[in-house]
Amino acid sequence: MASVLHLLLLSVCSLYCISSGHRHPLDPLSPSEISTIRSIIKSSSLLSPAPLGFHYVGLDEPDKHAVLSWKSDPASHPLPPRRAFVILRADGQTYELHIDLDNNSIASHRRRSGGSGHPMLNMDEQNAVLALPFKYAPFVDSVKKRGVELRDVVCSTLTMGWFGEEQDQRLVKMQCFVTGETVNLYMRPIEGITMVVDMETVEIVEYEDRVVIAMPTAAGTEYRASRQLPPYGPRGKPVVVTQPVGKGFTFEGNVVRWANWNFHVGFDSRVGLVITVAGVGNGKDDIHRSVLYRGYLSEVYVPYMDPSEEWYFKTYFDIGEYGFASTSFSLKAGIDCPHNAEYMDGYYANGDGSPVLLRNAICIFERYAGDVSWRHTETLIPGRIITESREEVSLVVRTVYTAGNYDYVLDWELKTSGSIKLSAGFTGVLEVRATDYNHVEEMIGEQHGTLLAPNTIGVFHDHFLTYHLDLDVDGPENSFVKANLRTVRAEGGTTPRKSYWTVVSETARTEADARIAHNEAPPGELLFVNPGVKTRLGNTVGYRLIRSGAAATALMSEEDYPQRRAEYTKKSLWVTPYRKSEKWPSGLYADMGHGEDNLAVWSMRNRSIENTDIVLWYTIGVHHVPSQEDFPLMPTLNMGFELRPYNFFEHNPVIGTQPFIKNTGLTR
Ligand SMILES: *[C@@H]1O[C@H](CO)[C@@H](O)[C@H](O)[C@H]1NC(C)=O
Ligand SMILES: *[C@@H]1O[C@H](CO)[C@@H](O)[C@H](O)[C@H]1NC(C)=O
Ligand SMILES: [Cu+2]
Repeated sequence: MASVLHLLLLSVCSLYCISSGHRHPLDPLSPSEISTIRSIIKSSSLLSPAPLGFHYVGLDEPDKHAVLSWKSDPASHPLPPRRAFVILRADGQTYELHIDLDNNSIASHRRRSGGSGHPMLNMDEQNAVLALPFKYAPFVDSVKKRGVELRDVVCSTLTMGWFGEEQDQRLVKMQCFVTGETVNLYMRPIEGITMVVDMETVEIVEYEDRVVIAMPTAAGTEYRASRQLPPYGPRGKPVVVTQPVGKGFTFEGNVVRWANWNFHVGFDSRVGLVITVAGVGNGKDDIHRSVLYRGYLSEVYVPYMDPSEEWYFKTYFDIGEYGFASTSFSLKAGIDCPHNAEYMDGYYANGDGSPVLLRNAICIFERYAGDVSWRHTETLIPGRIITESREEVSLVVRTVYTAGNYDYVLDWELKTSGSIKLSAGFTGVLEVRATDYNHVEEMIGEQHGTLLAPNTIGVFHDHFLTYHLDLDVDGPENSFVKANLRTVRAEGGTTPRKSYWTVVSETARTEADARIAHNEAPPGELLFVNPGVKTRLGNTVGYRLIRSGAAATALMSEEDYPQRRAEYTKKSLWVTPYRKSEKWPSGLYADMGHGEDNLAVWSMRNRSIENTDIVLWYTIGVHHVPSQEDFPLMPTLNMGFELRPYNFFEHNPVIGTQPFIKNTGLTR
């Protein structure tokens, strides 16, 4: 064990190694810390000798005020206590432990009692059940009946949601696919079978082969370059980004500094990339003002719209049920990220509690896509035409997350203007249903999807991505303001105009005031302000949320079980007071949960959110009606939103920027 760990440590010290001089209270757990946690727990008599399954091992973040005091003056404040939070399964029970990493002891442990739901599945237990169908005679018969070779079959574990059952077994469903001639197995589902697996006893507890449906052929499903035949698809000429005078960002441990920004990069096994203590300055002095204490993609909810026996339960909470880390993979240098990118590794604990290296989990790069940061041409001055413009170079932090069939390219883009743009690229393979239909004209009755290829229906579904954004605009005490635009009738005959619009601002006092659905959002600005900080002119400093056009509000009925579990998707925007425990909008135990611990439930307490530490939860989404272009794999669809300074700076912070053409000797 020791030698394995040693190798791990040796191989990864490019950027991510936390050298002792650079420790930060929000650093993710290092591989040696994960190993220590495992051995503390294994050697304790509290839980052993029962076999232990690790379902979450992560940093138990120090109290925010302790982090902020440390950050304001690291020399005179000790690092806050270093602790980990662990969720284990043993003897069919769930345990929550806090581990003190300063003295390697178990600070607290408790057996969970009451409450619905189960911890995230871990990869090892999922792998363990994948072999079950192949030894299960009824399944082998079903495969034979369909004329498929057993050796071409692969299976996957699907979380089964909750539909009002009163039981607390930890179950998953399984679905199998046919590969062999193609690697695009998701296009060849073995339809008509229901298979339920007990994760504790590791056995198939329910099996039904209800109906045999035509198997879609492998034709046209391949996406590998090596399997494509000329003439190849459309393509321009190669573009390579080079940085003739080097990169503009630096690392100090996990703290990244770039232009006028600095922030800390973390990695969590449930949510993946975590950006914390992000601050920005005007670039002229060394003053960094806080913008965001912590931000991450907190849940991905994907319900499918086919109510049939084999499909109704497909209502995934990808992050809360499977976790981010165990379903993300190394980024491909030069393709997933441009040539000028740097990479960071991530670590998580496997089902046995041992550290797993996720090499190149995160990439960071300066993006120049030929865009303009600002420009103006002035023609009114006699005899002169003045054109000034600046290149837009931004910093991108990217992760890619593969939730089984689907891939999400998740970007944080920081701009020198102070903006933060969050975007998600939706790509990967659809979940399709095998069907007997070969032509749209054969399809009768109500439809649950689009015919994408012979015998292949791309089922309607949604993607809801919910971001947790603990904004600290110039400090923690913030308010949420709706600056609504109102039409005013011009009265009194002093103007030929009959109307104009003006801004009427309203500060949200409690959580109820802040909830906004996409379809009920009034025109105007949604602002996060610090009422205690004004510009020299007296405007209140803030950041505004620029909403995405392609937003979606949940369409399922409120009493439907999946919708109760994802109640928070009924609104696109929630603002809650900061609570350390409110991290995951689908609840700590999302798998099979009943929805009693979710963002909507927390918010129903209607707490005060005025001039206090507040958190924005923002959901972007798509109602995905598949089209033939999504077959055999969909081109990336991009969605996002922007957090943009609003009276935060005294003036345009990038006005003094020199063009690169001038100071690098670059020519056209
Ligand atoms: C470890 O440290 C914590 C506080 O830092 C303390 O409360 C706890 O008692 C210590 N445990 C042991 C076993 O020394
Ligand atoms: C929330 O609290 C405010 C202030 O106490 C109150 O006016 C409002 O009616 C409450 N709203 C809900 C939905 O409970
Ligand atoms: Cu989709």
